[in-house]
Amino acid sequence: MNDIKAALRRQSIETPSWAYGNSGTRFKVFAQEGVPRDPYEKLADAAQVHAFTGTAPRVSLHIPWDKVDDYGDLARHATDLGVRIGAINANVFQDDDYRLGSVTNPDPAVRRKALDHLLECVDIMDHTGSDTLKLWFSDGTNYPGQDDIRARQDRLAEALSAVYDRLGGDQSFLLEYKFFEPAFYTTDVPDWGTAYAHCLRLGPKAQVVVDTGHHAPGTNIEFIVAFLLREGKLGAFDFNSRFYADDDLMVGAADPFQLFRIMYEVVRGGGYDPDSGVAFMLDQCHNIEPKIPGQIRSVMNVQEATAKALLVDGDALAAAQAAGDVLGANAVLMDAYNTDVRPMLAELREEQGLARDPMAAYARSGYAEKIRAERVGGRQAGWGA
Ligand code: LRH
Ligand code: MN
Repeated sequence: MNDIKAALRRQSIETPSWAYGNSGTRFKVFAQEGVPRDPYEKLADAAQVHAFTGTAPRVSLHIPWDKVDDYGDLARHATDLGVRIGAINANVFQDDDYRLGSVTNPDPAVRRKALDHLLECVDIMDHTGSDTLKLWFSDGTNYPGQDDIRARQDRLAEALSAVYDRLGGDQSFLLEYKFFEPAFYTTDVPDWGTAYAHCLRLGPKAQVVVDTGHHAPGTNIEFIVAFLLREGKLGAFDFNSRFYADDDLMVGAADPFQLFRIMYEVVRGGGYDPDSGVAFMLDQCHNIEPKIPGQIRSVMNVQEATAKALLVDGDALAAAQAAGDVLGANAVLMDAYNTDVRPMLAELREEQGLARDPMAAYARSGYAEKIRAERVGGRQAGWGA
């Protein structure tokens, strides 16, 4: 048990700045009292998640949602709060010019504009000390014939190559795929294979990020994880969960068994090893629930799935698999999954000087009441869509 605790102690999950702002659907964005008005307040809220879980020391930024005058000052503010800036997310999906695409747009001037934004995000990495650029492109088409599928891939490859060449020594980028939305006919990076092929062609500083909400229903995500790990091309996760599409619900909420199966392949494939380089990030929206508790609960869900994955008796599993003992092998995994790891995690938190129950401790802290009282006026942060 101690080695599992030791492995859990080094778990590090990155929370997204945008999870602390208002978010919603095309139907409604429900504003919540106490929501941050700027990236400084978002970092303060993210630091609360780390303070109560001990497992969320990094915060992803999204540009321009987290645009500030002095990114160095923002990074110092993060350090003062006990966290640090993680991945920088580019945003080439909210500008009117990107109606027909950003880096894949038929218009070279629009492609140049999009590329300039991506390069600006690498500058921001330099200023914040971030070593990771995350690229998700909403680019695609809505009707057959609207544009040339192959030509768009050429344009995408050209832009990715320009960004790749701009990266500094220890910097890398993550290419994110998504099978649809906002485009409804073709998406230029629709699946892991397309992302993998582009990253393979570019080189070691280009890795694939698996957003658990970006697959067609019924997709075996843990197979993709096992494959990309085997290829050394799994760079990160955008964790969330969904019942239908890209619902961006709390990770592990909709399908905790899927999260366990994914984390089992991560552990089995070396993705949880200290030097694996795989980043575990959350990418969620708390449309109706309180945001900081939502992030705390999400971190705990990943901890629980990881603990269960670490509990799998690898030797017994390998023996059953080698013997063709189908039910035996399945039972080994189910034994781990059906183990209640919450008491062990509560004990681990206590050993780390944290409260056994982070949710209850946060509720007792009065922080929610404090920010509701303080954050009056100003413009609440959101997706700005
Ligand atoms: C796209 C996505 C991407 C982010 C955005 C907030 O659906 O998953 O990772 O840029 O959500
Ligand atoms: Mn994502």
